[in-house]
Amino acid sequence: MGLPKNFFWGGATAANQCEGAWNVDGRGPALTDVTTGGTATSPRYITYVDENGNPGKIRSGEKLPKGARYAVLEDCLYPNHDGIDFYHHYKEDIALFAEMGFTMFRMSISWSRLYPTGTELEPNKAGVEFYRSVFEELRKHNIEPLVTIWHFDTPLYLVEHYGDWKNRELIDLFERYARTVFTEYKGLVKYWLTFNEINNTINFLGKEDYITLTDQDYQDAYQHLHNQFVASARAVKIGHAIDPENMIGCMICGITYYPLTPDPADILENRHTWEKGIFYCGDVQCKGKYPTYAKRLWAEHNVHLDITEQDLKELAEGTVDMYTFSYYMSTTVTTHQVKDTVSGNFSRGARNPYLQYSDWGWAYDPCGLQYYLEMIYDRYEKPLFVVENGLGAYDTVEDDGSIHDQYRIDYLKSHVKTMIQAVDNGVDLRGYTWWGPIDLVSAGTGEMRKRYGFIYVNKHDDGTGDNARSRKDSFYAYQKIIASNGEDLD
Ligand code: BGP
Repeated sequence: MGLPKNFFWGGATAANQCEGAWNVDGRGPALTDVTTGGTATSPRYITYVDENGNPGKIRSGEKLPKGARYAVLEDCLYPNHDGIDFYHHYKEDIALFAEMGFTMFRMSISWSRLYPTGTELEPNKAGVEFYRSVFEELRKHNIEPLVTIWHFDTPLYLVEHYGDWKNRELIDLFERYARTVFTEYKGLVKYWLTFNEINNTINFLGKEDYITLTDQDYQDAYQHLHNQFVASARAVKIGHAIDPENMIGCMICGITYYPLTPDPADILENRHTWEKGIFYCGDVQCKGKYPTYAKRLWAEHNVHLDITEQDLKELAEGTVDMYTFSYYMSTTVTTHQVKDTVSGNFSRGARNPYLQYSDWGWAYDPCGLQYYLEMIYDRYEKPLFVVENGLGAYDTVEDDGSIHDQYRIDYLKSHVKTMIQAVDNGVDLRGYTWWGPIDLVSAGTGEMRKRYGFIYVNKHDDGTGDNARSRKDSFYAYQKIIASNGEDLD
């Protein structure tokens, strides 16, 4: 028993959170490039200038004032501009991953590095060559790349001029981009993910109090998702045609939902939350058609989607080869009024008295990972990958430069244990890539001090630091886990 011999071990990153070089070698901007840094308690802002040239800022999900344009403002700090400068450090970083024993590295391609506005007919050569060099470097170290084609970074031009993914023209533009990456990296990359945490468009709705939602917001969100489903299915089909060896997966933000009480109303609500938050996307991408409960979800908000016969055909023809997901936490669901709520990542629920929470309100629940793995495998019977799991925490650098991050080691081991338990129970799990094996910019808060890495990066929230890399205690712990294929967990 235990993990299969060819199990993939590694780490996961996203272009916009680590590359930096935001305007280098022809790259165009993405929304993250006009998004400021925040903290655990203060939000990130998206900045703009209005039609009179006055600067302003909105929060994620809020609409720009009429006539305003996204803009980089002089007195704001944009952490994604520099990231951790992976763009210039990738050789050093990959060597460190190899030293830990990685056999897989998940990374994403920045769409606007290849197509600066998303509308060009030919890709930017410098961008294409950058990723080729990274993949070649990984291969040199026998590390299999796992590549996310879209990780929250639609070119800003498409957001501003096309209205983002609610516009179905993005399907064709994405197709051009996807075709380029499958063609250019044929033979170098075999494992692909189409859209990162695709379900978050729905999970975001209703999570934040500062937004008052209308039926139109739901309409836009479900249409946005539908267009991404079609784009994903088309990419799967093209990817298989270009190289039949390609394994192409969906990527779902995995949250394990528990009913807060045994009240039957809570049990039903919990089931409906799974459907809306988790199954809706997985069902379409794994089964190639909308589930029966979709009609109920749409009716709740008077949603009428633009779905063509051709779309339905494409969905059926472009089912994914594998189901991949992130897992950080569980959350609770209830129909009762509760005061003590916790909000973490794309979830909000009543505090679970049986669990502990991180400084950012993320529940620590290894058991929820086993629950999720077993539940999902039973539903789809497709190969699974845990492509994100990790602990964001404040780290202290000792005088001698060492970092004793036992909390991260404990988190890692406890999740690896439950993951192995699920495999022993029959789940076909193929790999595990820890989120942020090297410190990087947090997606949610834009912080550097919310650190996930086994490798420390000397870079700080105020933009200072020389980007030097160093090994934390967890570096050696993960190295041991990988070397023993998950057996050495003491
Ligand atoms: C997921 C995203 C990642 C990553 C991770 C950790 O939702 O796919 O991009 O950032 O969460 O979140 P955060 O950076 O907010 O701590």
